[in-house]
Amino acid sequence: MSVRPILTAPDPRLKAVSTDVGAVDDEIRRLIDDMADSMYAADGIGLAAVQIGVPKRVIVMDLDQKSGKKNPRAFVDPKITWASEETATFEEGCLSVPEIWESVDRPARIKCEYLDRDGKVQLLEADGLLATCLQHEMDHLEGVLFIDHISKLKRSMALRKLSKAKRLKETG
Ligand code: K2U
Ligand code: ZN
Repeated sequence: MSVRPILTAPDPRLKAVSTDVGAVDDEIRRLIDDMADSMYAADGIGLAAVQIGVPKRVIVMDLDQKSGKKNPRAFVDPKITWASEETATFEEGCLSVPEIWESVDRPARIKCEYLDRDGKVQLLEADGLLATCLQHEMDHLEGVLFIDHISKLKRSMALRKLSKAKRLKETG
């Protein structure tokens, strides 16, 4: 299991539409474990495989990292089968969009079908942070970042800030 670098915007690889996994095998389980290690190392609560440069439809999440207890949950080939009309607003951040936080409206409740790390079909009904985080991660699988949901002006300001930070980091 290893910590892998997390891509940060702007990076064209984050715009890739990730491909279905199909069968969950040992290679996918190793990817899930690397994703979990990378997520914990970055103090995140969710991560999509494309964020470590692997455009496969795999997500890991751990919303309740209380007192150091780790309980990573894997979602392979997740599909939203129902979403409420009612929306909820959360201030979102992203490990791939550092130091940017913006309010985003999303369906408040969703139903999701996915494969777990054993390849077993699971059905989930989610609300609150779980619903928001899962939708945020599933956006990643479509090459969409949370800043794609905010105003054009705020997005261009965020991307300008990210590009400048990247240039400063590269030139030292
Ligand atoms: O894609 C991600 O980086 C996942 C987010 C999880 C999340 C996003 C929006 C709403 C709820 C959860 C991160 O893992 S958690 C947020 C964050 C962002 C930057 C640094 C640390 C934590
Ligand atoms: Zn994100």
